Amino acid sequence: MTNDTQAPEQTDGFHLVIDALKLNGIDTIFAVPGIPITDLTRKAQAAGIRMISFRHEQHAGNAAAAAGFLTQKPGICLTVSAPGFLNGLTALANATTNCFPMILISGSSEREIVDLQQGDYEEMDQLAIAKPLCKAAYRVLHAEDIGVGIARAIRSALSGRPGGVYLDLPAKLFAQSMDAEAGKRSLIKVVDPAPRQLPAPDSVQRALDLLKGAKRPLIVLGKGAAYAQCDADIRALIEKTGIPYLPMSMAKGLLPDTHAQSASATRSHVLAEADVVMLVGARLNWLLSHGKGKTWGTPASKQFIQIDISPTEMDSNVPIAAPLIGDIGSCVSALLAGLGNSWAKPPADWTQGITERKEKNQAKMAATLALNPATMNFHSALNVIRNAVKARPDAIVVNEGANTLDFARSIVDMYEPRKRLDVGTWGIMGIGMGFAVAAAVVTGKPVIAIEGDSAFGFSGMEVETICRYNLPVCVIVFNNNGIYKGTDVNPLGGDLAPTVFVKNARYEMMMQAFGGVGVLANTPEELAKALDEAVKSGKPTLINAIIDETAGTESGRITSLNPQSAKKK
Ligand code: ADP
Ligand code: TPW
Ligand code: MG
Repeated sequence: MTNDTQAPEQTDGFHLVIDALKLNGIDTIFAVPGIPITDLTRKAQAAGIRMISFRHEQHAGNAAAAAGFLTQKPGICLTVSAPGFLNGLTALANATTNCFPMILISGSSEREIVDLQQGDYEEMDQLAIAKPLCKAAYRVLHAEDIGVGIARAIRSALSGRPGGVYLDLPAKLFAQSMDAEAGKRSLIKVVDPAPRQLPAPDSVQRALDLLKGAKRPLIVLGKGAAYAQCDADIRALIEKTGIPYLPMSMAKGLLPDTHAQSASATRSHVLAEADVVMLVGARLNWLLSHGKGKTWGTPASKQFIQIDISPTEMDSNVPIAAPLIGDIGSCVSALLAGLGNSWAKPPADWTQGITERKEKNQAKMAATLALNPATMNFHSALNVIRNAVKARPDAIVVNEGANTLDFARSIVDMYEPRKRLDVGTWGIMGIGMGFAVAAAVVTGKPVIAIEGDSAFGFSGMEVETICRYNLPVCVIVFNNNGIYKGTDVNPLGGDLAPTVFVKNARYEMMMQAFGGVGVLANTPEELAKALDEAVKSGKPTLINAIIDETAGTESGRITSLNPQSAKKK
């Protein structure tokens, strides 16, 4: 009932934050509650936002980052002040490094006390600490500025090169009240948060000319190309030009890995021999040997075309002959339009040579995968997962570890875009359960997390989260008793070697502890059965796959990055 004497309706900081997020289509928040944001998590849930509550902020943050990558909406992670904020910060920095849009919203202590360093509860100058680790960082002090703060955070996360944004909300802000009508008017619905950026016509022509003149062209697809969600155009560009392509790990599935033009099975050959390489949303960082050195064959033997939204990425490692600056969707469609109807496919000696090498390598791999050694190894276990993903190409694969990562990346074929989430640009351990939760929550599809036993340990407690929300996640722990191998020995006796864990650990019991399904698998048959049941039932499952502890190599495929001691004993 209303009457003339009633005071105007009020709103407050809590509600304005929730209303601003909802107005911008945010439907999920990944969080760990506590002072000062406990009520925010409750009120957000009551307002219909899906609240996914974690056991540690790093995993909530990783979930937000993965959600951002999968949906092109910034994933939201919500934490308490100082320690909670710091726990979330690794995920924010990792999201920024990976170019995934996310917003870390942290409650913080009283400005007056923090700035005079008078020792407040969880005192920390969070804004200053976050700044160098993300794209942008903002603090809101007044309820009437919440709309602007959230709009700026969303735009910063999504526009240009996507990345992580920090939003600092001091405790006092939540309780501030204001007139509800004025509050409503203060909110901003962000229009066109990731505006298309059309490439300049002359840069498109330059790229086409270079590509046309190539004798041995190659296209490299990176996770920027997967993020861009212009899958049909990317496929059309590759098929119409007939150029062989290499997907970086998270671009696998943009075209099915079984595609005739995929050069993955002869990666070192094409990188060394290509004369013109077109990078599509992939940086020439360590993952591509910085575009130079032995991997890339004869020095100065290639010219690069690079499609990227970030102009300053150009020439970061080697000269880029044809920079194509714009969003990948616009750049690829401009290239397609410029191909015309008489585009000549690359010379047959280049493409046939690739096909021959590829078939030889694939036959070798098939022979290795067919072996069934007495103790399960990476190959015989991954062959099972390879078949499972072939049968369920809509399943999302999460992958981390060293050998477990490197072998899975090459053995498990992907068939659909954005179905593979992994350690990314940093090669970071700990993304596993956070990424798996996000993938299940935002897509509803089955998730298969292929986890080294060390890698799993970084986020293992989140199996409780997986059980609590009853998510269709099947975690497969590749249990080789340690980091890389389980065979190191301490030459002095006593403690175990630093890379070795408790032998024959029963990881499956962790899932059972929370009501999920836990299975010990010693053979490919046992693994196949458990995985099939998990995918069919959608029940939270952990399969403890026992892997030959001698089978791995130091650091997987990046042994060469280990510094070597000059002193011989
Ligand atoms: P990978 O590790 O798969 O090689 P990187 O993370 O190194 O991929 O590269 C991704 C690149 O994609 C980044 O340089 C980023 O600026 C770019 N990028 C991300 N989204 C877009 C987009 N929509 N349009 C253009 N470039 C993009
Ligand atoms: C945050 C260093 C790279 S790979 C790895 C570590 C600890 C684990 C490898 O063992 P795992 O795999 O998972 O059992 P496998 O199959 O070879 O036995 N801390 C962080 N990130 C990284 N990358 C490390 C440490 C590392
Ligand atoms: Mg291991």
